Amino acid sequence: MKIAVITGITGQDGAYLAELLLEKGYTVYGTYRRTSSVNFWRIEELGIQDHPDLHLVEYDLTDLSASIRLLQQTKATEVYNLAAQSFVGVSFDQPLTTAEITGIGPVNLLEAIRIVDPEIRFYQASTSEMFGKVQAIPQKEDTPFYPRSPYGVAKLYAHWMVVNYRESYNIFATSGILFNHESPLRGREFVTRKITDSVAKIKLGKLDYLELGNLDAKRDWGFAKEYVEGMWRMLQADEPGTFVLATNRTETVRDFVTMAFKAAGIEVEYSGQDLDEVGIDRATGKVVLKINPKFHRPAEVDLLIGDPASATEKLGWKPQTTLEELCQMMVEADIRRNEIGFSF
Ligand code: NDP
Ligand code: GDR
Repeated sequence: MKIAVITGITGQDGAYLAELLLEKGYTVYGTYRRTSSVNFWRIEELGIQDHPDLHLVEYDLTDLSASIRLLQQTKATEVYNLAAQSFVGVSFDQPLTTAEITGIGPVNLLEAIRIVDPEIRFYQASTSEMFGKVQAIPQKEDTPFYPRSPYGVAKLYAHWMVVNYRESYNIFATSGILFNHESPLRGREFVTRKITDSVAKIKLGKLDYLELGNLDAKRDWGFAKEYVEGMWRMLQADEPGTFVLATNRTETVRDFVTMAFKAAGIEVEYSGQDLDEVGIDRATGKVVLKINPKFHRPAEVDLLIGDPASATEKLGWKPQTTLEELCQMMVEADIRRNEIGFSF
């Protein structure tokens, strides 16, 4: 019987991965944090919150004893560590919290595996942010790292601990270096969802304009639902390792803005430069995008584009959804939610 622990089930990837593993017949223990108002909207939107094989467990990644108990009580055979302080922007304001959760947190689970059952297979959610100031184009498994944020540095520490536990203790510990992946379940603080939600509000007359920071950053954006399938494949492989999941296409934030407005039937043109740049609705002449310096970061990752060839060859994984399809799906979902006044 396959028993999976997913840390961070209240997040985007946790929800999609839980859905996938339940479909595959797993018993799933999904962890959530004790907060004043817990938010299960994603698993509710997927319709899995009452699934008989889904068990929700209160847990904090920074607690070693809780990590040990989690593995003892669930008898997990696979652990997917998706929990993290995952917002790059916030990591500049909260570098130590980010280090504790995102950097040291995964080591609690690795230690718990050593103590409870070294046969447990472990997936760590590593990130393209570790490439940061990129040393090669496109980035792949052997590209040198150069993180540009406290988040990237914390994830890099965790990544190397995964490699170290694999080599030191022969644990099946795998690191998935995933490039940005988005969906209608993406948090609204991340740029794509912020854009699609704002575009929906502008379309419905609930918002005048969208405010963003750096429009020139380039990202390799894929569809989250396909990426969680890649995580599962990594733990079914014969050997643990490090795998890049990406689409091998990169676009600017500005391109995504244009695409999202287009998906809502609005054509945008740009004028001005840097902080003075604005986006204008061609049909009405109204300003629908402004730059706000508060969304700029102290250090930026300018360009990410990943090469998933190794995952394709060794895991049979390939991205399917185009960025246009993904953007359309997100805009349509946000228009629907805004029409009915959905509250998150
Ligand atoms: P989200 O921010 O949507 O979800 C993060 C999850 O971690 C939430 O469930 C959150 O709980 C939980 N969490 C935060 N702190 C703790 C803690 N101390 N103890 C236990 N749980 C905690 O992230 P995504 O789903 O987008 O990403 C999943 C993982 O993949 C993250 O580790 C992220 O860094 C990484 N990643 C994501 C990429 C992406 O493009 N989405 C790309 C590469 C890596 P709560 O709801 O209570 O905040
Ligand atoms: P990122 O995602 O930092 O790549 O991390 P995010 O969507 O936050 O930013 C992408 C790019 O857009 C620029 N940007 C803005 N970003 C946000 N959030 N808000 C804005 O208003 C805005 N304006 C411009 C950013 O500067 C950046 O260049 C995500 C997270 O999911 C990480 O957890 C994950 O590891 C990486 O993707 C891969």
